[in-house]
Amino acid sequence: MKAFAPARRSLFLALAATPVALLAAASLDHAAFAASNGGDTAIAGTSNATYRIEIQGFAFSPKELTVPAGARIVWINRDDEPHAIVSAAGAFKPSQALDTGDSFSTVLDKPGSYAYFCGIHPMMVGKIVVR
Ligand SMILES: [Cu+2]
Repeated sequence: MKAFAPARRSLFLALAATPVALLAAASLDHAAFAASNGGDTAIAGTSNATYRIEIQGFAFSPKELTVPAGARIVWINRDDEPHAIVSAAGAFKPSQALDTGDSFSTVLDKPGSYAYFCGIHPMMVGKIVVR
């Protein structure tokens, strides 16, 4: 991108930004839909499903999530602030601080209730129920 003169680069970005942003949003929606359904090949109740939790506006979404045993949970930070995932009971290893766009995942094999919070902003809490 350094090859562009400033004025030309601005024009390029202005022309490119809108369709790229729309395309990215559409792809994200599809990915979130596929993840929430365990992907194309996974069947609900099997152990290989992946579930996504978005971190946005200093909150986990969904705040509470029920998954089958063996599910992979993926947190993705959509905020400009860093966040970290910490199990309240130490059920899984805490994440590093997640920058914007970073993700962290863990697999929960045993049925139970898993409370977690943000290690940087402890008032941010969430819960995963494994059945
Ligand atoms: Cu946080």
